[in-house]
Amino acid sequence: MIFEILTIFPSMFSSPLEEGMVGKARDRGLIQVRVHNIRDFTEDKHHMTDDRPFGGGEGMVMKPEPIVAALRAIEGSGPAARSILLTPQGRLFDQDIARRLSLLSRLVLICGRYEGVDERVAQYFTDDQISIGDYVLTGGELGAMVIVDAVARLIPGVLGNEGSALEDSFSRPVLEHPQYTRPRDFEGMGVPPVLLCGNHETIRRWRRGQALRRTRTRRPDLFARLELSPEDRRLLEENGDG
Ligand code: 4GO
Repeated sequence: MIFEILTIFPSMFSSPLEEGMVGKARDRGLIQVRVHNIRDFTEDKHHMTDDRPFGGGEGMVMKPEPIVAALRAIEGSGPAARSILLTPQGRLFDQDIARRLSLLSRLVLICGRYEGVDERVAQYFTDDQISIGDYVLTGGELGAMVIVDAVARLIPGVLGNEGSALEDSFSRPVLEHPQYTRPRDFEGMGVPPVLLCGNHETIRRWRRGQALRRTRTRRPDLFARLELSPEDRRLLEENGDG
């Protein structure tokens, strides 16, 4: 999968996408991340990427020409691509969108700055507008990194999970169960004894119960959409101590 990123701050992407599993996936050629500086596509002598808003008002707006020139320059440099603008006005990014995007061969992520991007870019030159959450950032760059990370880890081989049945589109999201590692006693705080019992079936049931409980208390919105099995209902009725 190829990620093409359009930004006026390309250096923001160096370290975050060079570390960890995403960095390893790039080294192994499973993904490519190509970062393009929008400023390189300006044609005026001051290399301006922004201008004052028509109609007046605060701040600056990103000009359409350099962004569209960048889109056109990369168009033929790979397979058909889906272009996405990061904006608080977009549809909310979630695991299902990440899963769908992970099936594509090329993704273009356009990062705005200032007060935003000229609306004609959104209207005529992008396939989609995505928001990573209901808050405002100083630019789309962090959102683009979030999308690259969430999508890359779903590509077969990136996490070592050659099979991709791990996260299918039908299972409703449940919060993860709690995790523990050594030491068994950390400053007087122990580990749930069930995790030390060695019975995989008992442990599986305890984890499922914990996951369901957590989802019920912390994310009632997700819990309401779960389709509970008879076993799930039993696990929720138990006291939860295993
Ligand atoms: C995206 C972009 C928030 C998001 C952004 C988000 N803020 N919630 N800021 O995904 C226009 C200029 C958009 C700065 C950009």
